This record gives sequence, structure tokens and C-alpha cells, in this order.
Amino acid sequence: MREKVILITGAAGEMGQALVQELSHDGANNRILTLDLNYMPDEFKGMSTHIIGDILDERLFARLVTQYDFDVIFHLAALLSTRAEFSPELAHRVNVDGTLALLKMAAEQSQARGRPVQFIFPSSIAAYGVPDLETKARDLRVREWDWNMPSTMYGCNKLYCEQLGSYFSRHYMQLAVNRPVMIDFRSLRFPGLISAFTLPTGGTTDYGPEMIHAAAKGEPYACFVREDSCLPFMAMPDAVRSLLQLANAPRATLTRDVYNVTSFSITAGEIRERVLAAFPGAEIDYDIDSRRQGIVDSWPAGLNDKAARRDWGWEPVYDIDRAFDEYLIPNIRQRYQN
Ligand code: AKB
Repeated sequence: MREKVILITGAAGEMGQALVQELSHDGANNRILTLDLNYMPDEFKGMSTHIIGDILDERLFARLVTQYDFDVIFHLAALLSTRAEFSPELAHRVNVDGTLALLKMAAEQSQARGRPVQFIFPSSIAAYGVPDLETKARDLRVREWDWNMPSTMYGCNKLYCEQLGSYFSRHYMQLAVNRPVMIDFRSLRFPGLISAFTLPTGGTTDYGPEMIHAAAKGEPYACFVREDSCLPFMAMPDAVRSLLQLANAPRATLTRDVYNVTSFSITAGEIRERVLAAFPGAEIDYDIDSRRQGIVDSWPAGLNDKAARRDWGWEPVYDIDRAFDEYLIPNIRQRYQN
């Protein structure tokens, strides 16, 4: 008898760690299988069965499906936007081929057991490509179907995989196997995420979290985008809550496969001001990286998340003041004092 589990890929990453923690403490006695190229930090011992492995390793998946029955898959593994611009082919392999391999595995499992497999896929504001700064300043709450013209490899990968997921949930079939495929695909387009406990690697929104963490450590920081650069952001606990809320929403209430979610929009200069107010001695200046600036300029300053609010009651707990004053600043301060 195969063991029923929730599979989380990319579990050692920022969002993975926060999600594992939440799922292992939610009282539901979840059995969690985590997969990542890296080890989970020591404090995660006992929260999941952890496998060190590559989502591109077909033999690994062939072994896992004989042992486990995946009820829900949170597919978080990805190369983020800046990293993907440096290695676009690798990004395509990980972000697209990896997602395809997992969708195929989920499809086979759903056929074998005659029940749906839920597939939760975090997408990103990178799926958008606003044409110029005038449009960005004017169109402050882009809807899911606006400006789907990404200018990065990561954005192209995310946008395509959203569509791949929808395809698998509606049209994919393996003619050789005469049983229906049942994939319940659900995706969220996230803004920049900021965690008090981990730092992202390889993203373009990293200047937000990096600025706060550097100030708390007493290290100087050079922000790589202009002070007027505006993007939507969200505190990590809200991101995890939105993933779980979408996963738990009754299928019948969903009118889309892909939902925008957001919390607050803020410029780099405003983040700097908030950080300086909390850490008056912080040294934060600007050293603009033109490629990363170009990416940020192509992402919207805000998202319209009306559909998520209407369909499954999405509402962030952390607005801008609570995110900084109650979550980020106190936790980050304490982390480095310790
Ligand atoms: C990145 O900067 O690549 C990510 C994202 C916006 O998806 N944080």
C-alpha cells in the first residue's frame, strides 16, 4: 500500500520552508514528502521525509511513485528571474521541463488511482511585461490577462507553465491508457515576497528583503534599482496562507486557474525610509544594475486581485504597516541580535 503524502518540491527554498512549517503545525497530521537539491535546515527535522534530488531525474520519480501516493503537489522548485537570465537554458530545463515531468507524473497517478491529484503552482509578476514606464505608472492594478508579454526567461517559463497546467487539467490524455486524467491545477501570481527568516537567491525583487536584512546585520547595502522603482510585495506568512487557502477552496467556487494575489505596493526609496526609521545607523545607497532595473521596470507596480478576493476570500493579513512593524522589523532584528 503506497503512503499518501503531500509533495513539496523546492522545499528548502524560502517559500518551501515557510510552507513545510505551516503544514507540519496545522494540526491535520499531514504526511509531507519534501524534495530539493539541498538539505532542509536542522530545525526541520521530523517535519517531513526529505529527499535530496533533482526534479529532472526521471528515475527518482519512477521510484517515488511506487512508494508514495501524491494527494497534493506544491511545485515550488524554480530558478528565479535574475539567475534565469544568466543561465536561460538551464532555467528552461528546471522551470519548464521540471514542471512538465511533474505534471506527467501527477497525470499518471490520477489515472492509476482514479482520483484527482491537486497541483499547486506558484507563478509570478514576472509573467507580465509592461511596455514602458508611462504604462507602468498609469496601469496600477493589472488584471490577470493584461500585459502577458514577459521580457525574462523566468517570466516566459512561468506564463507557459500556467498554461501547461491548464492544458493538463482539461485536455491532456494518454491515448494508450484508457482512463481519465484528473489534475486539479491551481496557480497564484505572486508579487515580490519578503520573509523575516530567510533570504531569497537569484530573484530581482531581492533588493527588498536584502535591504532590511543587511541593515539588521549592521552591513552596508547598495540597492541595485532606482529609488522610484515600484513593485507589489507580500509578507511570507500571507504568501503561504494564500497557497493553502487556494488549495482548500472548493473547486466549484474557482472561476480561473490562475489568480493574482497581492498585499502592498512600495518603492525602493520607501523601503529604504522604513528601514532607516527602524535602524537609524543603516548605510543604504544605490548602485543601479541596468539589467535588473530593466526587469523591474517591466513588472507592474500593482496587481488587481479582485478574482481571488471574490472566489475564495483572499485578503492579506499584513498590510504595509503590519508587514514592517509587526512581522519584518521585530523578527529580523531579533534574528540577528541572537
Ligand atoms: C524574482 O524576483 O524572481 C521573484 C519573483 C518576482 O517571482 N521574487
